[in-house]
Amino acid sequence: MSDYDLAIRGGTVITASSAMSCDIGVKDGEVVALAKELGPAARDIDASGKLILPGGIEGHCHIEQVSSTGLMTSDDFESATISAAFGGNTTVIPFAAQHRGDSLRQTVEDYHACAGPKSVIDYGYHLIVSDPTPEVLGQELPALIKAGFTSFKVYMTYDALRLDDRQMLDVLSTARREGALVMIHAENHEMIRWLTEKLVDGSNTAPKYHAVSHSRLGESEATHRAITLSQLVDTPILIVHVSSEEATSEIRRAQDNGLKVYGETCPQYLFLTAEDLDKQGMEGAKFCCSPPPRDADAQEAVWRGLQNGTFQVFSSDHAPYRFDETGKLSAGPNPPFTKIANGVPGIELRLPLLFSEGVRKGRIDIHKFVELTATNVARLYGLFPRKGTIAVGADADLVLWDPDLERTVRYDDLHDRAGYTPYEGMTLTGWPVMVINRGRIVVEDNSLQVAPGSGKFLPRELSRFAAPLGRLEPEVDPARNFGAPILPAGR
Ligand code: DUC
Ligand code: ZN
Ligand code: ZN
Repeated sequence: MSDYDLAIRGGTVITASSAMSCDIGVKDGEVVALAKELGPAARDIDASGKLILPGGIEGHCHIEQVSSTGLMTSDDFESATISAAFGGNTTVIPFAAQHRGDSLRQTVEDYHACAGPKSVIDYGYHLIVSDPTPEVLGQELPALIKAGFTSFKVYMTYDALRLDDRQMLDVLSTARREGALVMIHAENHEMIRWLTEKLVDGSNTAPKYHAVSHSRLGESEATHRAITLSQLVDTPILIVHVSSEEATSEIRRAQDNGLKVYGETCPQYLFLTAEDLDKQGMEGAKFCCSPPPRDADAQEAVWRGLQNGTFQVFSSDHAPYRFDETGKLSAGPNPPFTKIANGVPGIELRLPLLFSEGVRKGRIDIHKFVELTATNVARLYGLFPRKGTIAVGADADLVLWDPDLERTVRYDDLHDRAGYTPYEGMTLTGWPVMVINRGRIVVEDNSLQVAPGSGKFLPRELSRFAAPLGRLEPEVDPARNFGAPILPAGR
């Protein structure tokens, strides 16, 4: 008789706060025992010499998404979740992206139809709200939040997505009332437009000018404004994909003032710079994303933000477009930077990059790594403690890492469909070697062990990180100014 479906023996179990040498017993998809020398199991896995980490949770990625200019990402839910799994992830949270005029509810149905039959690991969605009509804010969004879509993203730039400050306030106060977390793409739209016009007027249209048009100041101004808007209505926010020292400082300042402002950064801001956009010919198009990579000083500032806790989460912002007429070159072989799809692939390398260059090189410890890539992601997005840690009662989402395995990054070894990787040729130390999701072995011996459609949809709880502080600014405090509450009390 077996006590367990699976016993993982002899590894070092790492969480955000502890390291233990013990066996892990798994039954019915959950961790049921953590102890020295467990009893018999239907299957034993020898993890000696390996680290066992909670499965990575990819909290920011664009999968099977049509961009605001009508371009489909090169990955669907099958290729993206396979790629994520090979990169040590057991959960992805991409976006169900509303286009203006669309119903939010229908948008979610459409994504369900895509993800359900294809995903190989667990998944949920954030919403993207681009059309905050009274119907959307009054009915669809609250209903979807209650149904487990407890976070959503809004944009301060992009013609077809951006919200103005008044719309931002409407959306933020709705999030406060419903307890949802708002993720904000913070760049100043008019600064981008003005710089773009000047650059194009001067015939400066090569890919490198994308980085010039999306300035550091445009990012930090919008970050400051998003923080101020959220402060007015006492709503926690997450500033996503932070690229620069200036924006990092704005977030830090808000946190030092006691505001619930969270921060996210991504591999492209640690390992790429604006010089990559200046590669031969159109090659620079491969590195065009928004915000763009900056310079070596910005990379150092972003590392510091990871070390000192300014950033709670580290995500890929995987937004894959092929370097051909279906993607980056959809407007022709030599498009101006204004017509190059924004986004870089990175879902499979997010964890190996941070492990190698962060943990192995002594910039962060292994517990910080787990916190940034799994535990905090689960906490922020309402999946903790079922996901994001290794504990009795949690889902058996476990990744065995060989901390000494050295491999050079080659696109041909990856599993996404972008056709290239910005990190080609980097030699990284420390790779995931076995990936287990709810007790199912997903990746073993470098091969996929599960079928498309075996990943499970995850409705998410409200996160306590999204609960308001209860400190409304005097101007909107109903007790002082309005007689009746305009903003129902927080949870
Ligand atoms: N910027 C975004 O805002 N989303 C996807 C990719 C990108 O570069
Ligand atoms: Zn964005
Ligand atoms: Zn994004």
